[in-house]
Amino acid sequence: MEMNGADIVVRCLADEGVEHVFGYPGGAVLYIYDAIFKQDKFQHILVRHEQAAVHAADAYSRASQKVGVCIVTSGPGVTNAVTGIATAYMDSIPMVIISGQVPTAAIGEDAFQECDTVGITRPCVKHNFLVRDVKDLAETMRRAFYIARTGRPGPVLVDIPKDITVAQYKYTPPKGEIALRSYAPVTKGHQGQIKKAVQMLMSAERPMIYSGGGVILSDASDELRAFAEVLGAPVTNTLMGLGAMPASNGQFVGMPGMHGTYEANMAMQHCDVLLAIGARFDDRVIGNPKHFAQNARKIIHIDIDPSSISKRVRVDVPIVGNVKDVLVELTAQYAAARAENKPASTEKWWQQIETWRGRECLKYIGSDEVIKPQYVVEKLWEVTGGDAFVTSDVGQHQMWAAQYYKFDKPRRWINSGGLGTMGVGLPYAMGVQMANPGTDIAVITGEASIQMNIQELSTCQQYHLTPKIVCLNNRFLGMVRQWQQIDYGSRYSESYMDSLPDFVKVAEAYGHVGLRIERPADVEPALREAFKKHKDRLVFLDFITDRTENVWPMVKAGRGLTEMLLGSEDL
Ligand SMILES: Cc1cc2nc3c(=O)[nH]c(=O)nc-3n(C[C@H](O)[C@H](O)[C@H](O)COP(=O)(O)OP(=O)(O)OC[C@H]3O[C@@H](n4cnc5c(N)ncnc54)[C@H](O)[C@@H]3O)c2cc1C
Ligand SMILES: Cc1ncc(C[n+]2csc(CCOP(=O)(O)OP(=O)(O)O)c2C)c(N)n1
Repeated sequence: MEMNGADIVVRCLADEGVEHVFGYPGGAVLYIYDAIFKQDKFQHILVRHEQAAVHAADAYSRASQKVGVCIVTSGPGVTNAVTGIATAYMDSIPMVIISGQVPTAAIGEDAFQECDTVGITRPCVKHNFLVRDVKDLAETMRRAFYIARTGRPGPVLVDIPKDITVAQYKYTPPKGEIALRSYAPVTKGHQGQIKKAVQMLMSAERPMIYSGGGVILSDASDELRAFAEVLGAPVTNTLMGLGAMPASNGQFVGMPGMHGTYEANMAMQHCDVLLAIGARFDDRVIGNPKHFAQNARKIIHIDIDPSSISKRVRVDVPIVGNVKDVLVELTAQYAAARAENKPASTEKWWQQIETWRGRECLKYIGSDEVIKPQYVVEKLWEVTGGDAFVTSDVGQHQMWAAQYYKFDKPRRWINSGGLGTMGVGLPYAMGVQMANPGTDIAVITGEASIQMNIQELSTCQQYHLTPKIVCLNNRFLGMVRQWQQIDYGSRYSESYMDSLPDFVKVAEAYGHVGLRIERPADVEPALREAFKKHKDRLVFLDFITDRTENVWPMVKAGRGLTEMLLGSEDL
Protein backbone atom coordinates (compact mmCIF):
# COMPACT_ATOMS: atom_id res chain seq x y z
CA MET A 1 0.00 0.00 0.00
CA GLU A 2 1.35 3.41 -1.04
CA MET A 3 1.52 6.13 1.67
CA ASN A 4 3.70 9.06 2.66
CA GLY A 5 6.73 8.79 4.94
CA ALA A 6 4.87 10.26 7.92
CA ASP A 7 2.17 7.58 7.63
CA ILE A 8 4.90 4.96 7.31
CA VAL A 9 6.41 6.13 10.62
CA VAL A 10 3.04 5.87 12.32
CA ARG A 11 2.34 2.43 10.81
CA CYS A 12 5.75 1.21 11.94
CA LEU A 13 5.04 2.33 15.49
CA ALA A 14 1.66 0.61 15.44
CA ASP A 15 3.19 -2.58 14.04
CA GLU A 16 5.78 -2.56 16.83
CA GLY A 17 2.88 -2.58 19.28
CA VAL A 18 3.63 0.93 20.58
CA GLU A 19 0.81 2.26 22.77
CA HIS A 20 2.28 5.51 24.08
CA VAL A 21 4.51 8.12 22.48
CA PHE A 22 5.85 11.18 24.32
CA GLY A 23 6.70 14.22 22.25
CA TYR A 24 6.62 17.83 21.23
CA PRO A 25 5.88 19.10 17.71
CA GLY A 26 7.70 21.57 15.47
CA GLY A 27 8.18 22.40 11.79
CA ALA A 28 10.26 19.40 10.79
CA VAL A 29 7.83 16.85 12.24
CA LEU A 30 4.53 18.43 11.22
CA TYR A 31 3.73 15.74 8.65
CA ILE A 32 4.37 13.13 11.32
CA TYR A 33 2.04 14.98 13.70
CA ASP A 34 -0.55 15.15 10.93
CA ALA A 35 -0.31 11.38 10.58
CA ILE A 36 -0.60 11.03 14.38
CA PHE A 37 -3.80 13.10 14.25
CA LYS A 38 -5.34 10.60 11.82
CA GLN A 39 -4.52 7.39 13.71
CA ASP A 40 -5.90 5.72 16.84
CA LYS A 41 -3.37 2.98 17.54
CA PHE A 42 -1.28 4.84 20.12
CA GLN A 43 -1.72 7.77 22.45
CA HIS A 44 0.55 10.78 22.08
CA ILE A 45 1.44 12.61 25.31
CA LEU A 46 2.32 16.26 24.80
CA VAL A 47 4.97 17.28 27.32
CA ARG A 48 6.14 20.83 28.09
CA HIS A 49 9.84 20.40 27.30
CA GLU A 50 11.59 17.85 25.07
CA GLN A 51 13.90 16.73 27.87
CA ALA A 52 10.81 15.54 29.73
CA ALA A 53 9.56 13.62 26.67
CA VAL A 54 12.73 11.57 26.62
CA HIS A 55 12.76 11.02 30.40
CA ALA A 56 9.11 9.96 30.36
CA ALA A 57 9.69 7.49 27.51
CA ASP A 58 12.80 6.22 29.31
CA ALA A 59 10.85 5.58 32.54
CA TYR A 60 8.01 4.03 30.57
CA SER A 61 10.55 1.46 29.46
CA ARG A 62 12.15 1.02 32.89
CA ALA A 63 8.76 0.35 34.47
CA SER A 64 7.33 -1.89 31.77
CA GLN A 65 10.17 -3.60 29.90
CA LYS A 66 8.80 -2.20 26.61
CA VAL A 67 10.76 0.07 24.28
CA GLY A 68 10.04 3.73 25.16
CA VAL A 69 9.27 6.05 22.23
CA CYS A 70 9.46 9.81 21.82
CA ILE A 71 9.34 12.36 19.02
CA VAL A 72 11.10 15.72 18.86
CA THR A 73 11.57 18.33 16.20
CA SER A 74 14.87 19.36 14.59
CA GLY A 75 17.39 21.82 16.06
CA PRO A 76 16.32 22.93 19.56
CA GLY A 77 13.98 19.97 19.88
CA VAL A 78 16.95 17.66 19.50
CA THR A 79 19.35 19.65 21.66
CA ASN A 80 16.74 19.78 24.43
CA ALA A 81 16.43 16.01 24.15
CA VAL A 82 20.15 15.26 24.48
CA THR A 83 20.22 15.16 28.31
CA GLY A 84 17.40 12.63 28.26
CA ILE A 85 19.12 10.51 25.63
CA ALA A 86 22.44 10.51 27.51
CA THR A 87 20.61 9.59 30.72
CA ALA A 88 19.00 6.55 29.08
CA TYR A 89 22.27 5.59 27.41
CA MET A 90 24.24 5.52 30.66
CA ASP A 91 21.67 3.20 32.25
CA SER A 92 21.24 0.97 29.13
CA ILE A 93 17.55 1.74 28.59
CA PRO A 94 15.87 0.62 25.34
CA MET A 95 14.30 3.59 23.56
CA VAL A 96 13.59 4.87 20.08
CA ILE A 97 13.87 8.61 19.55
CA ILE A 98 12.39 9.97 16.33
CA SER A 99 13.77 13.37 15.42
CA GLY A 100 12.75 15.66 12.62
CA GLN A 101 15.46 17.00 10.33
CA VAL A 102 15.50 19.80 7.76
CA PRO A 103 14.78 18.66 4.17
CA THR A 104 17.54 16.54 2.64
CA ALA A 105 18.53 19.23 0.15
CA ALA A 106 19.01 21.78 2.96
CA ILE A 107 21.23 19.61 5.17
CA GLY A 108 24.58 21.33 5.72
CA GLU A 109 23.30 24.74 4.63
CA ASP A 110 22.69 26.18 8.11
CA ALA A 111 19.00 25.85 7.41
CA PHE A 112 16.43 27.09 9.91
CA GLN A 113 16.46 24.80 12.97
CA GLU A 114 19.18 22.63 11.53
CA CYS A 115 21.69 20.83 13.73
CA ASP A 116 23.91 17.84 13.15
CA THR A 117 21.70 15.45 15.08
CA VAL A 118 23.63 12.33 14.13
CA GLY A 119 26.90 13.98 15.16
CA ILE A 120 25.58 15.48 18.39
CA THR A 121 23.99 12.26 19.58
CA ARG A 122 26.59 9.77 18.32
CA PRO A 123 28.43 9.46 21.67
CA CYS A 124 25.25 8.99 23.67
CA VAL A 125 23.18 6.55 21.62
CA LYS A 126 23.54 2.84 21.04
CA HIS A 127 23.03 3.61 17.37
CA ASN A 128 21.60 6.34 15.18
CA PHE A 129 20.30 6.59 11.62
CA LEU A 130 19.74 9.43 9.15
CA VAL A 131 17.07 8.33 6.69
CA ARG A 132 17.98 9.53 3.21
CA ASP A 133 15.40 7.67 1.14
CA VAL A 134 11.77 6.93 1.93
CA LYS A 135 12.37 3.40 0.58
CA ASP A 136 14.56 2.71 3.64
CA LEU A 137 12.25 4.24 6.22
CA ALA A 138 10.22 1.22 7.36
CA GLU A 139 13.24 -1.07 7.49
CA THR A 140 15.21 1.55 9.45
CA MET A 141 12.41 1.87 11.99
CA ARG A 142 12.33 -1.91 12.45
CA ARG A 143 16.07 -2.02 12.90
CA ALA A 144 15.91 0.78 15.42
CA PHE A 145 13.50 -1.15 17.64
CA TYR A 146 15.48 -4.36 17.23
CA ILE A 147 18.80 -2.75 18.15
CA ALA A 148 17.27 -0.85 21.09
CA ARG A 149 15.83 -3.93 22.80
CA THR A 150 18.38 -6.65 22.04
CA GLY A 151 21.87 -7.26 23.44
CA ARG A 152 22.86 -4.51 25.86
CA PRO A 153 19.80 -2.30 25.46
CA GLY A 154 20.08 1.40 24.70
CA PRO A 155 18.57 4.41 22.97
CA VAL A 156 18.45 4.42 19.16
CA LEU A 157 17.73 7.63 17.26
CA VAL A 158 16.12 7.86 13.83
CA ASP A 159 16.61 11.27 12.19
CA ILE A 160 14.05 11.88 9.43
CA PRO A 161 14.34 14.84 7.02
CA LYS A 162 11.06 16.60 6.34
CA ASP A 163 10.96 15.71 2.61
CA ILE A 164 11.15 12.01 3.51
CA THR A 165 7.94 12.40 5.53
CA VAL A 166 6.13 13.71 2.42
CA ALA A 167 7.58 11.29 -0.14
CA GLN A 168 5.37 8.37 -1.14
CA TYR A 169 6.31 4.70 -0.93
CA LYS A 170 4.61 1.37 -0.47
CA TYR A 171 4.42 -0.05 3.04
CA THR A 172 4.62 -3.79 3.61
CA PRO A 173 4.04 -5.00 7.17
CA PRO A 174 7.15 -6.67 8.61
CA LYS A 175 7.55 -10.44 8.48
CA GLY A 176 10.01 -12.65 10.37
CA GLU A 177 12.95 -11.82 12.60
CA ILE A 178 15.57 -9.26 11.73
CA ALA A 179 19.09 -10.45 10.96
CA LEU A 180 21.91 -7.89 10.87
CA ARG A 181 25.28 -9.08 9.66
CA SER A 182 27.32 -6.69 11.77
CA TYR A 183 25.26 -7.07 14.95
CA ALA A 184 24.66 -10.46 16.59
CA PRO A 185 24.46 -10.24 20.39
CA VAL A 186 25.26 -13.44 22.28
CA THR A 187 22.62 -14.71 24.68
CA LYS A 188 23.74 -18.16 25.86
CA GLY A 189 26.86 -18.29 28.00
CA HIS A 190 29.89 -20.43 27.13
CA GLN A 191 29.43 -23.91 28.68
CA GLY A 192 33.10 -24.26 29.59
CA GLN A 193 33.13 -20.90 31.38
CA ILE A 194 29.95 -21.76 33.28
CA LYS A 195 31.58 -25.03 34.37
CA LYS A 196 34.63 -23.14 35.65
CA ALA A 197 32.34 -20.77 37.56
CA VAL A 198 30.55 -23.71 39.18
CA GLN A 199 33.84 -25.23 40.35
CA MET A 200 34.91 -21.90 41.82
CA LEU A 201 31.60 -21.41 43.61
CA MET A 202 31.65 -24.98 44.97
CA SER A 203 34.92 -24.33 46.75
CA ALA A 204 34.10 -20.79 47.88
CA GLU A 205 34.13 -20.29 51.63
CA ARG A 206 33.19 -16.62 51.34
CA PRO A 207 31.00 -16.31 48.22
CA MET A 208 29.32 -13.00 47.40
CA ILE A 209 26.78 -12.06 44.72
CA TYR A 210 27.04 -8.52 43.34
CA SER A 211 24.00 -7.99 41.13
CA GLY A 212 23.19 -4.94 39.02
CA GLY A 213 20.91 -3.28 36.52
CA GLY A 214 21.53 -6.08 34.00
CA VAL A 215 19.46 -8.47 36.14
CA ILE A 216 16.48 -6.13 35.92
CA LEU A 217 16.99 -5.44 32.22
CA SER A 218 17.13 -9.19 31.63
CA ASP A 219 13.97 -9.77 33.68
CA ALA A 220 15.92 -12.32 35.72
CA SER A 221 15.01 -11.45 39.31
CA ASP A 222 13.36 -14.82 39.97
CA GLU A 223 16.38 -16.65 38.56
CA LEU A 224 18.71 -14.51 40.69
CA ARG A 225 16.79 -15.26 43.88
CA ALA A 226 16.58 -18.96 43.08
CA PHE A 227 20.31 -19.23 42.46
CA ALA A 228 21.24 -17.10 45.46
CA GLU A 229 19.17 -19.34 47.70
CA VAL A 230 20.77 -22.52 46.37
CA LEU A 231 24.23 -20.99 46.70
CA GLY A 232 23.50 -19.54 50.15
CA ALA A 233 25.59 -16.45 49.48
CA PRO A 234 24.94 -12.87 50.61
CA VAL A 235 23.60 -10.63 47.84
CA THR A 236 24.09 -6.93 47.21
CA ASN A 237 22.10 -4.98 44.58
CA THR A 238 23.64 -1.86 43.04
CA LEU A 239 21.61 1.34 42.87
CA MET A 240 20.46 0.18 39.44
CA GLY A 241 19.63 -3.32 40.63
CA LEU A 242 17.51 -2.54 43.71
CA GLY A 243 14.51 -4.84 43.94
CA ALA A 244 16.09 -7.66 41.91
CA MET A 245 16.86 -9.49 45.18
CA PRO A 246 14.02 -8.59 47.55
CA ALA A 247 15.20 -6.29 50.34
CA SER A 248 13.20 -8.42 52.78
CA ASN A 249 15.19 -11.56 51.89
CA GLY A 250 17.58 -12.50 54.72
CA GLN A 251 20.45 -12.93 52.26
CA PHE A 252 20.23 -9.32 51.08
CA VAL A 253 22.89 -7.14 52.67
CA GLY A 254 21.88 -3.79 51.16
CA MET A 255 23.37 -1.63 48.44
CA PRO A 256 27.15 -1.51 47.91
CA GLY A 257 29.36 1.47 47.21
CA MET A 258 29.75 5.12 48.09
CA HIS A 259 26.54 5.19 50.12
CA GLY A 260 26.19 1.44 50.50
CA THR A 261 25.85 -0.46 53.76
CA TYR A 262 28.79 -1.38 55.95
CA GLU A 263 28.01 -5.10 55.56
CA ALA A 264 27.72 -4.94 51.74
CA ASN A 265 31.04 -3.11 51.33
CA MET A 266 32.87 -5.30 53.84
CA ALA A 267 31.55 -8.43 52.10
CA MET A 268 32.50 -7.10 48.64
CA GLN A 269 36.03 -6.48 49.89
CA HIS A 270 36.56 -9.66 51.93
CA CYS A 271 34.80 -12.35 49.87
CA ASP A 272 36.90 -15.08 48.23
CA VAL A 273 34.65 -15.51 45.15
CA LEU A 274 32.70 -12.56 43.78
CA LEU A 275 29.94 -13.36 41.31
CA ALA A 276 29.09 -10.16 39.41
CA ILE A 277 25.81 -10.41 37.51
CA GLY A 278 24.83 -7.63 35.10
CA ALA A 279 26.87 -5.08 37.08
CA ARG A 280 29.70 -2.98 35.70
CA PHE A 281 32.12 -2.31 38.62
CA ASP A 282 31.22 1.37 38.60
CA ASP A 283 33.53 3.79 40.44
CA ARG A 284 30.68 4.57 42.86
CA VAL A 285 30.51 0.89 43.71
CA ILE A 286 34.07 -0.36 44.13
CA GLY A 287 35.71 2.88 45.26
CA ASN A 288 39.41 3.15 44.53
CA PRO A 289 40.21 0.20 42.20
CA LYS A 290 43.74 -0.17 43.62
CA HIS A 291 42.35 -0.55 47.14
CA PHE A 292 39.72 -2.98 45.82
CA ALA A 293 42.46 -5.08 44.20
CA GLN A 294 44.41 -5.36 47.49
CA ASN A 295 42.29 -8.33 48.62
CA ALA A 296 42.79 -11.58 46.73
CA ARG A 297 39.51 -12.89 45.39
CA LYS A 298 38.31 -14.67 42.28
CA ILE A 299 35.84 -12.79 40.12
CA ILE A 300 33.20 -14.34 37.86
CA HIS A 301 31.45 -11.76 35.66
CA ILE A 302 28.26 -12.35 33.68
CA ASP A 303 27.50 -9.55 31.20
CA ILE A 304 25.93 -9.37 27.76
CA ASP A 305 28.37 -6.70 26.64
CA PRO A 306 31.91 -8.05 26.21
CA SER A 307 33.25 -4.50 26.51
CA SER A 308 31.96 -4.32 30.12
CA ILE A 309 34.15 -7.25 31.12
CA SER A 310 37.58 -6.49 32.63
CA LYS A 311 36.97 -2.80 31.87
CA ARG A 312 37.65 -1.59 35.42
CA VAL A 313 38.80 -4.70 37.31
CA ARG A 314 40.51 -7.87 36.12
CA VAL A 315 38.07 -10.75 35.89
CA ASP A 316 38.97 -14.46 36.26
CA VAL A 317 35.94 -16.08 34.62
CA PRO A 318 34.11 -13.93 32.07
CA ILE A 319 30.74 -15.23 30.90
CA VAL A 320 29.31 -13.25 28.01
CA GLY A 321 25.56 -13.76 27.72
CA ASN A 322 22.09 -12.80 28.79
CA VAL A 323 21.74 -12.96 32.59
CA LYS A 324 18.51 -14.97 32.46
CA ASP A 325 19.90 -17.67 30.15
CA VAL A 326 23.21 -17.89 32.00
CA LEU A 327 21.58 -18.11 35.44
CA VAL A 328 19.31 -20.95 34.33
CA GLU A 329 22.33 -22.89 33.10
CA LEU A 330 24.46 -21.99 36.12
CA THR A 331 21.73 -23.10 38.54
CA ALA A 332 21.33 -26.43 36.73
CA GLN A 333 25.07 -27.10 36.63
CA TYR A 334 25.55 -26.04 40.25
CA ALA A 335 22.70 -28.32 41.41
CA ALA A 336 24.27 -31.22 39.50
CA ALA A 337 27.70 -30.56 41.05
CA ARG A 338 26.17 -30.36 44.52
CA ALA A 339 24.42 -33.69 44.04
CA GLU A 340 27.88 -35.24 43.63
CA ASN A 341 29.98 -33.23 46.10
CA LYS A 342 29.47 -31.13 49.19
CA PRO A 343 30.23 -27.44 48.66
CA ALA A 344 32.57 -25.66 51.09
CA SER A 345 30.94 -24.47 54.32
CA THR A 346 29.91 -20.81 54.48
CA GLU A 347 28.99 -20.89 58.15
CA LYS A 348 31.91 -18.76 59.38
CA TRP A 349 31.29 -16.27 56.57
CA TRP A 350 27.72 -15.77 57.69
CA GLN A 351 28.84 -15.29 61.30
CA GLN A 352 31.16 -12.56 60.04
CA ILE A 353 28.37 -10.96 58.01
CA GLU A 354 26.06 -10.93 61.03
CA THR A 355 28.79 -9.14 63.02
CA TRP A 356 29.06 -6.52 60.29
CA ARG A 357 25.27 -6.21 60.19
CA GLY A 358 25.38 -5.61 63.94
CA ARG A 359 26.89 -2.17 63.27
CA GLU A 360 23.41 -1.07 62.08
CA CYS A 361 24.95 1.48 59.79
CA LEU A 362 21.61 2.94 58.64
CA LYS A 363 20.51 3.85 62.17
CA TYR A 364 20.02 7.59 62.50
CA ILE A 365 19.16 9.94 65.33
CA GLY A 366 15.46 10.73 65.21
CA SER A 367 13.84 13.97 66.30
CA ASP A 368 10.48 15.23 67.56
CA GLU A 369 11.29 18.75 66.46
CA VAL A 370 12.69 18.68 63.02
CA ILE A 371 11.74 16.32 60.20
CA LYS A 372 14.49 13.84 59.40
CA PRO A 373 14.52 12.97 55.69
CA GLN A 374 15.16 9.29 56.43
CA TYR A 375 12.01 9.25 58.57
CA VAL A 376 9.89 10.53 55.67
CA VAL A 377 11.13 7.72 53.41
CA GLU A 378 10.51 5.11 56.13
CA LYS A 379 6.97 6.38 56.59
CA LEU A 380 6.40 6.47 52.83
CA TRP A 381 7.40 2.81 52.73
CA GLU A 382 4.90 2.02 55.49
CA VAL A 383 2.03 4.03 54.05
CA THR A 384 2.44 2.52 50.58
CA GLY A 385 2.90 -1.01 51.92
CA GLY A 386 6.36 -1.08 50.34
CA ASP A 387 4.72 -1.59 46.97
CA ALA A 388 4.77 1.82 45.25
CA PHE A 389 6.68 2.77 42.15
CA VAL A 390 9.27 5.24 43.39
CA THR A 391 11.05 7.62 41.05
CA SER A 392 13.68 9.98 42.32
CA ASP A 393 15.78 12.91 41.29
CA VAL A 394 19.47 13.21 42.05
CA GLY A 395 21.04 14.16 45.35
CA GLN A 396 20.85 13.20 48.99
CA HIS A 397 17.14 12.40 48.71
CA GLN A 398 17.97 9.83 46.03
CA MET A 399 20.36 8.03 48.38
CA TRP A 400 17.90 8.11 51.30
CA ALA A 401 15.25 6.69 48.97
CA ALA A 402 17.61 3.88 47.94
CA GLN A 403 18.60 3.14 51.55
CA TYR A 404 15.26 3.38 53.36
CA TYR A 405 12.56 2.34 50.85
CA LYS A 406 13.05 -1.40 50.91
CA PHE A 407 12.29 -2.56 47.38
CA ASP A 408 11.03 -6.11 47.13
CA LYS A 409 10.23 -6.10 43.43
CA PRO A 410 12.19 -5.19 40.30
CA ARG A 411 11.26 -2.16 38.15
CA ARG A 412 9.72 -0.38 41.16
CA TRP A 413 12.74 1.91 41.69
CA ILE A 414 13.25 4.29 38.77
CA ASN A 415 16.24 6.66 38.91
CA SER A 416 19.17 8.01 36.98
CA GLY A 417 22.29 6.19 38.16
CA GLY A 418 24.94 6.56 35.51
CA LEU A 419 24.47 10.16 34.38
CA GLY A 420 22.90 11.32 37.65
CA THR A 421 20.49 13.73 35.99
CA MET A 422 18.65 16.17 38.24
CA GLY A 423 15.16 16.81 36.88
CA VAL A 424 14.20 13.24 35.95
CA GLY A 425 11.88 12.58 38.90
CA LEU A 426 8.62 14.14 37.69
CA PRO A 427 8.86 13.12 34.01
CA TYR A 428 9.90 9.63 35.16
CA ALA A 429 6.68 9.43 37.17
CA MET A 430 4.69 10.41 34.07
CA GLY A 431 6.21 7.55 32.10
CA VAL A 432 5.67 5.12 34.97
CA GLN A 433 2.01 6.04 35.27
CA MET A 434 1.34 5.74 31.54
CA ALA A 435 2.81 2.23 31.73
CA ASN A 436 1.14 1.27 35.03
CA PRO A 437 -2.13 3.15 35.49
CA GLY A 438 -3.83 2.77 38.84
CA THR A 439 -0.67 2.15 40.87
CA ASP A 440 0.80 4.22 43.71
CA ILE A 441 3.65 6.40 42.43
CA ALA A 442 5.92 8.58 44.56
CA VAL A 443 8.51 11.07 43.32
CA ILE A 444 11.21 11.48 45.96
CA THR A 445 12.88 14.75 45.13
CA GLY A 446 14.69 17.81 46.44
CA GLU A 447 13.63 21.43 46.14
CA ALA A 448 16.42 22.00 43.60
CA SER A 449 15.88 18.94 41.38
CA ILE A 450 12.12 19.36 41.13
CA GLN A 451 12.60 22.85 39.70
CA MET A 452 14.53 21.44 36.74
CA ASN A 453 11.37 20.05 35.12
CA ILE A 454 8.61 21.58 37.22
CA GLN A 455 6.74 22.69 34.09
CA GLU A 456 5.62 19.07 33.73
CA LEU A 457 3.02 19.72 36.44
CA SER A 458 1.05 21.07 33.49
CA THR A 459 1.39 17.81 31.51
CA CYS A 460 0.22 15.93 34.62
CA GLN A 461 -2.86 18.13 34.79
CA GLN A 462 -3.68 17.56 31.11
CA TYR A 463 -3.38 13.76 31.24
CA HIS A 464 -4.67 13.36 34.79
CA LEU A 465 -1.40 11.95 36.06
CA THR A 466 -1.40 11.70 39.83
CA PRO A 467 2.02 10.97 41.34
CA LYS A 468 2.66 12.08 44.91
CA ILE A 469 5.66 14.39 44.99
CA VAL A 470 7.64 13.87 48.19
CA CYS A 471 9.93 16.88 48.29
CA LEU A 472 12.64 16.65 50.95
CA ASN A 473 13.14 20.38 51.18
CA ASN A 474 16.42 21.20 52.95
CA ARG A 475 16.88 24.59 51.28
CA PHE A 476 20.28 23.41 50.06
CA LEU A 477 21.76 21.66 47.06
CA GLY A 478 22.17 19.05 49.75
CA MET A 479 24.53 16.61 48.08
CA VAL A 480 26.79 19.47 46.99
CA ARG A 481 26.64 20.96 50.49
CA GLN A 482 27.61 17.56 51.99
CA TRP A 483 30.70 17.32 49.76
CA GLN A 484 31.62 20.92 50.52
CA GLN A 485 31.35 20.24 54.24
CA ILE A 486 33.48 17.10 54.06
CA ASP A 487 35.99 17.91 51.31
CA TYR A 488 36.02 21.70 50.88
CA GLY A 489 36.39 23.02 54.41
CA SER A 490 32.69 23.85 54.82
CA ARG A 491 32.92 26.58 52.18
CA TYR A 492 29.36 26.48 50.89
CA SER A 493 29.92 27.97 47.49
CA GLU A 494 26.60 28.48 45.65
CA SER A 495 24.91 25.48 47.25
CA TYR A 496 22.24 27.44 49.11
CA MET A 497 18.76 27.53 47.59
CA ASP A 498 17.48 31.07 47.96
CA SER A 499 14.16 32.57 46.83
CA LEU A 500 12.34 29.27 46.75
CA PRO A 501 8.78 29.39 45.46
CA ASP A 502 5.83 28.50 47.63
CA PHE A 503 5.45 24.95 46.31
CA VAL A 504 1.92 24.66 47.72
CA LYS A 505 0.85 27.61 45.61
CA VAL A 506 2.79 26.33 42.60
CA ALA A 507 0.97 23.00 42.83
CA GLU A 508 -2.37 24.75 43.21
CA ALA A 509 -1.66 27.06 40.29
CA TYR A 510 -1.29 23.99 38.08
CA GLY A 511 -4.58 22.58 39.44
CA HIS A 512 -3.09 20.11 41.93
CA VAL A 513 -3.07 19.70 45.71
CA GLY A 514 -0.21 21.19 47.74
CA LEU A 515 0.68 20.41 51.37
CA ARG A 516 3.48 21.84 53.51
CA ILE A 517 4.65 19.65 56.40
CA GLU A 518 6.89 21.13 59.08
CA ARG A 519 6.57 18.85 62.10
CA PRO A 520 7.60 15.19 62.45
CA ALA A 521 4.19 14.31 63.93
CA ASP A 522 2.51 15.47 60.71
CA VAL A 523 4.60 13.35 58.34
CA GLU A 524 2.57 10.16 58.43
CA PRO A 525 -0.88 11.84 58.43
CA ALA A 526 0.15 13.94 55.42
CA LEU A 527 1.33 10.89 53.51
CA ARG A 528 -1.91 9.08 54.33
CA GLU A 529 -3.92 12.09 53.20
CA ALA A 530 -2.01 12.17 49.92
CA PHE A 531 -2.19 8.46 49.12
CA LYS A 532 -5.68 7.76 50.48
CA LYS A 533 -7.86 10.90 50.47
CA HIS A 534 -6.26 12.39 47.35
CA LYS A 535 -5.56 9.08 45.61
CA ASP A 536 -6.80 10.52 42.31
CA ARG A 537 -4.98 13.84 42.53
CA LEU A 538 -1.40 14.90 42.09
CA VAL A 539 -0.20 16.00 45.54
CA PHE A 540 2.92 18.06 46.14
CA LEU A 541 4.14 17.30 49.67
CA ASP A 542 6.69 19.91 50.68
CA PHE A 543 8.49 18.41 53.71
CA ILE A 544 10.61 21.02 55.46
CA THR A 545 13.47 18.80 56.61
CA ASP A 546 16.63 19.02 58.70
CA ARG A 547 18.84 21.36 56.70
CA THR A 548 22.19 19.75 57.31
CA GLU A 549 21.51 16.06 57.60
CA ASN A 550 24.13 14.02 55.73
CA VAL A 551 23.96 10.70 53.92
CA TRP A 552 25.81 7.93 55.79
CA PRO A 553 27.71 5.71 55.29
CA MET A 554 29.95 7.49 52.82
CA VAL A 555 33.08 6.45 50.96
CA LYS A 556 34.84 9.64 49.92
CA ALA A 557 35.85 9.92 46.26
CA GLY A 558 39.17 8.18 45.65
CA ARG A 559 39.04 6.19 48.91
CA GLY A 560 38.87 2.43 49.34
CA LEU A 561 35.52 0.69 49.65
CA THR A 562 36.01 -0.19 53.32
CA GLU A 563 37.31 3.26 54.29
CA MET A 564 33.78 4.27 55.16
CA LEU A 565 32.63 7.23 57.20
CA LEU A 566 29.73 5.92 59.25
CA GLY A 567 28.59 9.23 60.68
CA SER A 568 29.64 12.77 61.58
CA GLU A 569 31.74 11.36 64.45
CA ASP A 570 34.09 9.92 61.78
CA LEU A 571 34.78 13.32 60.24
C1 LIG B 1 24.50 10.73 43.62
C2 LIG B 1 24.76 9.32 43.18
C3 LIG B 1 25.32 8.41 44.08
C4 LIG B 1 25.50 7.08 43.72
N1 LIG B 1 25.95 6.19 44.67
C5 LIG B 1 25.91 4.86 44.39
C6 LIG B 1 26.19 3.88 45.41
O1 LIG B 1 26.49 4.22 46.57
N2 LIG B 1 26.08 2.59 45.09
C7 LIG B 1 25.72 2.17 43.83
O2 LIG B 1 25.56 0.96 43.61
N3 LIG B 1 25.52 3.06 42.84
C8 LIG B 1 25.58 4.38 43.10
N4 LIG B 1 25.29 5.29 42.10
C9 LIG B 1 24.98 4.77 40.74
C10 LIG B 1 26.23 4.56 39.92
O3 LIG B 1 26.67 5.81 39.41
C11 LIG B 1 25.96 3.57 38.75
O4 LIG B 1 24.92 4.06 37.96
C12 LIG B 1 25.56 2.19 39.22
O5 LIG B 1 26.35 1.75 40.31
C13 LIG B 1 25.72 1.20 38.07
O6 LIG B 1 24.98 0.07 38.34
P1 LIG B 1 25.31 -1.33 37.68
O7 LIG B 1 26.73 -1.72 37.91
O8 LIG B 1 24.26 -2.26 38.16
O9 LIG B 1 25.25 -1.08 36.14
P2 LIG B 1 24.16 -0.63 35.00
O10 LIG B 1 24.50 0.73 34.62
O11 LIG B 1 22.81 -0.95 35.47
O12 LIG B 1 24.67 -1.57 33.88
C14 LIG B 1 24.15 -2.84 33.67
C15 LIG B 1 25.22 -3.82 33.21
O13 LIG B 1 24.52 -5.02 32.87
C16 LIG B 1 24.78 -5.35 31.53
N5 LIG B 1 23.55 -5.90 30.95
C17 LIG B 1 22.48 -5.22 30.47
N6 LIG B 1 21.53 -6.08 30.06
C18 LIG B 1 22.02 -7.32 30.28
C19 LIG B 1 21.51 -8.62 30.05
N7 LIG B 1 20.29 -8.84 29.52
N8 LIG B 1 22.28 -9.68 30.38
C20 LIG B 1 23.53 -9.49 30.90
N9 LIG B 1 24.06 -8.28 31.15
C21 LIG B 1 23.30 -7.21 30.85
C22 LIG B 1 25.26 -4.11 30.83
O14 LIG B 1 26.09 -4.44 29.75
C23 LIG B 1 25.98 -3.37 31.97
O15 LIG B 1 27.33 -3.77 32.07
C24 LIG B 1 25.15 6.64 42.42
C25 LIG B 1 24.64 7.56 41.51
C26 LIG B 1 24.42 8.87 41.88
C27 LIG B 1 23.81 9.81 40.90
C1 LIG C 1 21.51 18.45 35.81
C2 LIG C 1 22.42 18.35 36.98
N1 LIG C 1 23.12 19.44 37.38
C3 LIG C 1 23.95 19.37 38.46
C4 LIG C 1 24.09 18.19 39.14
C5 LIG C 1 25.03 18.11 40.35
N2 LIG C 1 24.25 17.83 41.58
C6 LIG C 1 24.13 16.61 42.10
S1 LIG C 1 23.15 16.55 43.45
C7 LIG C 1 22.90 18.23 43.39
C8 LIG C 1 22.02 18.91 44.41
C9 LIG C 1 20.63 18.42 44.41
O1 LIG C 1 19.86 19.22 45.26
P1 LIG C 1 18.37 18.82 45.66
O2 LIG C 1 17.61 18.43 44.45
O3 LIG C 1 17.79 19.87 46.49
O4 LIG C 1 18.58 17.48 46.49
P2 LIG C 1 19.31 17.20 47.89
O5 LIG C 1 20.71 16.77 47.58
O6 LIG C 1 19.25 18.45 48.71
O7 LIG C 1 18.51 16.07 48.47
C10 LIG C 1 23.59 18.80 42.31
C11 LIG C 1 23.61 20.22 42.00
C12 LIG C 1 23.36 17.08 38.66
N3 LIG C 1 23.47 15.87 39.22
N4 LIG C 1 22.52 17.19 37.61
